[in-house]
Amino acid sequence: MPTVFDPMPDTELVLYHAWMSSASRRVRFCLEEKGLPYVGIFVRLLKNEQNTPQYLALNPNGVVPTLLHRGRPIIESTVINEYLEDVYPDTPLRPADASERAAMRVWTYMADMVVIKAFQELNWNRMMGPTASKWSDEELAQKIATTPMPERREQWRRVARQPYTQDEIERAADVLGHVLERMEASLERGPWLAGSVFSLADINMSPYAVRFGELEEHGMFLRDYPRTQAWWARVQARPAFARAKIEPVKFA
Ligand SMILES: N[C@@H](CCC(=O)N[C@@H](CS)C(=O)NCC(=O)O)C(=O)O
Repeated sequence: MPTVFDPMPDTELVLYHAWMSSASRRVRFCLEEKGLPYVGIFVRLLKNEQNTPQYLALNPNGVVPTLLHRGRPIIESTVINEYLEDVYPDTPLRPADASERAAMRVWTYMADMVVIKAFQELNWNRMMGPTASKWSDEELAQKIATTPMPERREQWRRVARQPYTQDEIERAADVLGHVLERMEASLERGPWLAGSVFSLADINMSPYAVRFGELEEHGMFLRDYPRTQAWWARVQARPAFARAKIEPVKFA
């Protein structure tokens, strides 16, 4: 299997990704729904391959995923998915109805702007803390110096030296509880998040839905959100979901 350091494969679609990365999972799910063959290149995040000059030349944010389409890099998972929709419109994943398309984008916005941050605050101590807290000051300084995005540098500093507090964790759980309520309300129309058709809204939210079980210790259970629970069962039953390999996130 090629690595970040090998010459780019000469194929139409190449995906630089990581198995456990929620953003990568969105793109894998989209590619599988569309039935698009691609070469996957695994970026070893714990080895900081995302911040090497070779990878930063493709994605200056130093994160996965990056899609190469005929050698041209496209970044940001939700942008990549819209790009795939533009270039490969067969098997459409954007609703034809304009108001459903708007709803699809609101869910994508919610996932990008609200859900990702809340899950980081909820569980980064547990996911990244065991590794990051063992870094020496030099190792942390090196990680921060090679991380291009200021917000991400601060997240690494927090998890390595000043773990998220119980108050912050509870606030993040509240935010995610609100998201569950919004999903439940949206799905009254259903059966999909944007309305009548399966769309990028469902794809972009799925890697976070796989993590709803993490809310149980905060007293939130999916069974208390029956429409969301039924939606999640429908998403998981899709053959492309299994092919995209979106399994529960493992804590270190
Ligand atoms: N907004 C970006 C987020 C990408 C992102 O944060 N990727 C994470 C994995 S889910 C990553 O590469 N982390 C590596 C690091 O922070 O060093 C997208 O949707 O593509």
